[in-house]
Amino acid sequence: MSAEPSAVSISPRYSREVVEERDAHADLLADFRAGMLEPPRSLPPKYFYDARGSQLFDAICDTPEYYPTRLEADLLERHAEAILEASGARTLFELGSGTSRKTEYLLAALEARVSAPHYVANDVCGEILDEAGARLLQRFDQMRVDSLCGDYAAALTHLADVSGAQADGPRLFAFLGSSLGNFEDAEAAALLRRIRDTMNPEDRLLLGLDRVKPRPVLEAAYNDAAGVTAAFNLNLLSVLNTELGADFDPEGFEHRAPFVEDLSRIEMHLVSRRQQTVRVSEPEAVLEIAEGEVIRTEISRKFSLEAIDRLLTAAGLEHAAQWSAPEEWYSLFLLRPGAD
Ligand code: AVJ
Repeated sequence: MSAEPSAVSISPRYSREVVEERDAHADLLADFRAGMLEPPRSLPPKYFYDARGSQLFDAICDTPEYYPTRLEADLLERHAEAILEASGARTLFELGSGTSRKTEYLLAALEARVSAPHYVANDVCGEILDEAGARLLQRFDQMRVDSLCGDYAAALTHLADVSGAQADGPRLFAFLGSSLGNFEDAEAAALLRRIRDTMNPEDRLLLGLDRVKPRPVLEAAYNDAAGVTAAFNLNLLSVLNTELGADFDPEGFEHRAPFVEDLSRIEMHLVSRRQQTVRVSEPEAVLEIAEGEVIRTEISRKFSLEAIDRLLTAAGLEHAAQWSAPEEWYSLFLLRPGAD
């Protein structure tokens, strides 16, 4: 990394704050201990997103097979004005904003409505936040951009602490890309409940969710022919090697991503090609991994309307409006906090 101040760090319209409650490294240690020492092994997907992982995810979005980004971008492009109109928002707060590329449709509509638009972005990757910030400041010359670097929980805590409704409201919360699909039911409901508890009565949540569709379409999206998703999945092993002083051999694992119909989700797997021994320095451990053994690195749920409504009820959120792609392959839901 260069010592030069970046374009964004010298703009009075930009800030970046690290909001992690515990440091990310301590989180990884705890999750590694909980999930990786014994089979069945698994890790939460948030560790995919170091700088290289974030770039690879961006490249996944450009593969012809990965339809969710295009369907969502198309919905946002067509309906951004209606979404902003329905929400009445003056501020946009986005969880897991990544490159904020699709978000530009919402930001353009926001800028057209208010004189001092405010965008609060959140991601676990600081580099991607700064890059997006620089691009957005250029395009939107009245916009203020604040980046919160940390996981969803940390960003929501920060938001609850600092931002008064008076200054910022009404706010549009955005949780796009079907990132909610990374969570099992109980966790997903808890996260939505957490978002709802951070919202004021006049705030709205825009939730983008991928829907159930034919298996070949789903499986192709997570097994692209160019191998970008495989590289993204395998990059997790490099993250572990760097962060934990481990000696995972990426060549020793194969990417697989089956659609598990019973659970209505894609599972991302790293399958061991052989019996192998992996040494880890922190936490000090020796893993004996059998041939064919699976490390589950991500779940990506595909939602039915029933599953969505169950989650929303559990979280205390109500429908305000909805926009869907043809054949309901992808949906945007505008939600309001329900009375308790
Ligand atoms: C960003 C979590 C929504 O689950 O589709 C893409 C990540 N993983 N290809 C998804 C992902 C493999 C993506 N989310």
